[in-house]
Amino acid sequence: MTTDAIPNGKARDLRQWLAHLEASGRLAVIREGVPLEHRLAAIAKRLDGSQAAWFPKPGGHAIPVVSGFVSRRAWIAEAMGVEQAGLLAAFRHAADHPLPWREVEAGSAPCQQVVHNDIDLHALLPIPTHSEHDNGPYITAGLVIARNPVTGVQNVSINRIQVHGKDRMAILMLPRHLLAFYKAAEAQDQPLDVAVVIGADPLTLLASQAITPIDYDELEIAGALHGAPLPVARCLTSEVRVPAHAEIVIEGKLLPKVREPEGPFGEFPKYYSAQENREVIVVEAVTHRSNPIYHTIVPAEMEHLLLGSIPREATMLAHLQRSFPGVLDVHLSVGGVGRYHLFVKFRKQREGEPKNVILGAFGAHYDIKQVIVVDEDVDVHDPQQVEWAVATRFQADRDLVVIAGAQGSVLDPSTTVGHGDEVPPPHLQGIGAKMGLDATRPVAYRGHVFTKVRIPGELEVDLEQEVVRGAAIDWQQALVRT
Ligand SMILES: Cc1cc2nc3c(=O)[nH]c(=O)nc-3n(C[C@H](O)[C@H](O)[C@H](O)COP(=O)(O)O)c2cc1C
Ligand SMILES: [Mn+2]
Repeated sequence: MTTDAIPNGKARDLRQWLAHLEASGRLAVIREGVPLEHRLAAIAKRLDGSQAAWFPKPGGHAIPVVSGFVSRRAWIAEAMGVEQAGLLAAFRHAADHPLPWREVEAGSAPCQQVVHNDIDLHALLPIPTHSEHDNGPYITAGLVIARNPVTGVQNVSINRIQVHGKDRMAILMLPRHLLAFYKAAEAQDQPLDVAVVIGADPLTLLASQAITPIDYDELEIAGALHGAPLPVARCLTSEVRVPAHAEIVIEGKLLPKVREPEGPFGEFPKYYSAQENREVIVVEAVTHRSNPIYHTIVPAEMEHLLLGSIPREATMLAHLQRSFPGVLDVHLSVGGVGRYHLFVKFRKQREGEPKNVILGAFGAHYDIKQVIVVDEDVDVHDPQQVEWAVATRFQADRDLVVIAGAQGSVLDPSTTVGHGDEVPPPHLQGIGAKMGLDATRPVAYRGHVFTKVRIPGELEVDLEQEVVRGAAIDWQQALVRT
């Protein structure tokens, strides 16, 4: 398949995108039979951000595993068919203009070509164990789809899922939409039907991370990103609709009033979540394509960070621009695990404004721990430039904002000090300080005190024209030999 197969750079399904990566040298085929425990993740991690990894017969399993196919910002822009500079605007446009999905005829969905009702997950699927202290194999790239028991509207999120029995899995649901649906069902003593979709296309994965109000079906945002309604299929055991072109679907139920130990698990901040009792999914059916592909995300690596950070950046940008039209761009830095550190590019017109921007950003998402506001001449995607702005435009006594004792990320280990051996109760988890740095220069300044040094023509120089290839110097005469 050639690159022409991707209309407008779009990836209609996983296979099309993988073929596109392969055709452009971005898919590394790994030797057969790599162990599913640690080795597979170790290899994928080493290739992270440079090539996707394709594992044939992992651990002797018939189903191949793929990892790292959206591990660069540029690749995600390419899948969306936009320039990198337009990535956030394009995502935001899709989130604001969702396209209702289109249901395919029963029996015609590729994701249901093969059906298993006798469930042994370890035998059916090649589920890797990733980090050193993980409590066994985890599904890390599963789109969890459920319906609101009250309204029937669907929700999509990615949740880590520990597979600890033939047909039993424990899931981490942070307090967002899936947990709200589950709580509503549990209050009626009812199970909640869920589907765990593995092997979705890049844009559907990205759409799952959109930050929307409840009762916005993220599959409709996936449709908007694709530029066409997403084909979906009804599950065989429930009313849940799943992307018809997905590779693998696990159909199951979240049980009311059941909790089982889950964790430890190496999470995106590159630390472990402790073992706690979590909600349980019992599996009723597994369906898949013939010759399916299994996707695993190596936790805390670029695929994980980018899938979360790009939709968040789009939301943060929209949120800040509503109050501050001078906000031009935002970036959640990789060093800040794509969640905690926000860099804001801002056209300042009055002194003091950057501090308002900082406070607005703290309010926009509890995960935001540090905000650095910089001027228009600083590229927020280049951490070296941001540090330069802090080094030369910031004074801590004047430009620092600290808010103590606010809610932060429960996965930031520095928030949970002082509890000894005990895991603190949920109402005490994630409390920490917020830090804002105004690294903008004064609106008015003398001469060129705050003018960034620039050499006229530096960006326009064409080195192909200027550098003489293969030239050698006669060091006696200090002349170029001819
Ligand atoms: C690879 C990956 C793993 C994630 N794991 C979890 C998880 O275990 N639990 C969780 O609550 N959110 C997890 N998230 C974040 C949610 O999927 C994300 O916040 C989503 O947008 C929530 O959807 P909602 O707003 O519709 O509830 C993960 C995200 C990614 C990209
Ligand atoms: Mn949602």
